[in-house]
Amino acid sequence: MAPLEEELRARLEREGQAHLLRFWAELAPAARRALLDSLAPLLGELGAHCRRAAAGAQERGPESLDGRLEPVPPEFLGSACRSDPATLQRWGEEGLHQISQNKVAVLLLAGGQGTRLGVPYPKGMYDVGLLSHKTLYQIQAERIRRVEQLAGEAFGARCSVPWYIMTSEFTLGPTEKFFQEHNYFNLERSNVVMFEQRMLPAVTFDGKVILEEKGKIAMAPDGNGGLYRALVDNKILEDMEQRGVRYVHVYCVDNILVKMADPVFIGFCVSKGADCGAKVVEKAYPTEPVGVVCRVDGVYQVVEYSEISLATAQMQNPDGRLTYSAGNICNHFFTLAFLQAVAEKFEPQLKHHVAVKKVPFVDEGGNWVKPLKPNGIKLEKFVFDVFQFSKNFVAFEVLREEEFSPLKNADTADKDTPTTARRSLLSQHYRWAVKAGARFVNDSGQRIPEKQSLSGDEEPPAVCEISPLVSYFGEGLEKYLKVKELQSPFLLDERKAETLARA
Ligand code: UD2
Repeated sequence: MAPLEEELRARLEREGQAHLLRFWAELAPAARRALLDSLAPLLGELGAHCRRAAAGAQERGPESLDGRLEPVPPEFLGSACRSDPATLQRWGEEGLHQISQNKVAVLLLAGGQGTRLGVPYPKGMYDVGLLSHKTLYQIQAERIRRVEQLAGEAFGARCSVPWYIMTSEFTLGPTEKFFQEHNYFNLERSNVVMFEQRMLPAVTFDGKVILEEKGKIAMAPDGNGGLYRALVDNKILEDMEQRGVRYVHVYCVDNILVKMADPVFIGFCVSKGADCGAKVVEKAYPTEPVGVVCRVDGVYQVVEYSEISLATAQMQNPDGRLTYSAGNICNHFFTLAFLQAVAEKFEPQLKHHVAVKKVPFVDEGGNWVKPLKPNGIKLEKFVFDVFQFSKNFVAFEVLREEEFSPLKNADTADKDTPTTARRSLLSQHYRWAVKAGARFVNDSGQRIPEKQSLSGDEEPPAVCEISPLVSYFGEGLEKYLKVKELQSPFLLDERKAETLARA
């Protein structure tokens, strides 16, 4: 054995991980090289990582936080649903102004494996079956283009919203290829910046790194809170600084209704002088399994449903609304200065969350095993765990049917599926069209009666899809749709919009 390998073996033995070289003799030179390369960056922290994972798995369920909890105080909670139109307009203008000054960037968290959806490619490449067959990535790209245009028109400036995309070893290659094949959806190539988060080894309950193949360690991305290390690793904050970015809207890939760089949210956060903010939706019912944004011992945090008692979850305000109702939707606002402080100072304090998973492995005899019950631990950091470091945190409540419909599961589930995501978007576009004065007819020319109030869970009576290049939040549709009879299914894309505007 070469000295380098001997040293490695001794080191792994000291860390209780000598089994990682169990099949060394059988490995071809290239496989040996690959194993060494994957071990090298881990060695410094491997022992601590394994001990932490094993200890995390031993912990009993979370302790109840009842009694230490407070809701977000009303003065730090804005609302898109309960504010008057003039205030909303003021925030919207402030946001567009910041965008027009090139001070706003969006940052997509797209390093997750999307295991629940069960497709072998990144979730952003998913087509939920819209008339246009646009993927989530394309919808997002087009919303960026439209918001750039709106800000440019409002303030007479050419501007851009850079799109930072955090990927992982699983998603970087296919995402890059997809963007290249689609010509970056006509965005300026230099304004799309992809970078990669780190990976961490999966560990058994007794603290041994899992071998997925004879020469390959089972690795998983380090959680969406891996963002903060990835920003440093890839010098992203420097890139933002050079571009003059001051505010960053961070969001997750799977929400088909996400408003990229939402001017109202940005404007609200900026007007409040916030360094950190979260968009929330009202929890639908006390036991809904979503994290709630609130304060624990005076600091902001997202609290899981499992961390509070049923009585606390059911508590109501005098107006009948749930006291702890601010459901997290993974839509965050950060100033660049706040991100810099997290990156430089606070990141090591972020806690590790333990996820217990079924991790395929090779057994001692070298046989590949697909476990039937959980056998491994993955440690993850969460993006929202930085709220505690905020000096001026705000939350902004938005309407679920307008802003939140995530794609998590395959269509075999009844919630958060391709069907529910498609329905939410088409319901929204139907509402916009009807509000703008459209009337729908079926293929025999018969009028389809309008439904005035339509929730995101209901199938709209007529199918209408509106390109984000035409309208970002329902604006400007009257000139195309007012008193027009449209045959369902109807797709309003840029070309159709031009024809209708002339008609
Ligand atoms: C996330 C939120 C949850 C709620 C929900 C709404 C976190 C930790 N949880 O839950 O509070 O708001 O979304 O939909 O934010 N990702 C990475 N790297 C990783 C892991 C995940 O980039 O290592 C991305 C992933 O691609 C996705 C986002 O983070 O865009 C959220 O990840 P998830 O779908 O695993 O989180 P989920 O649904 O459990």
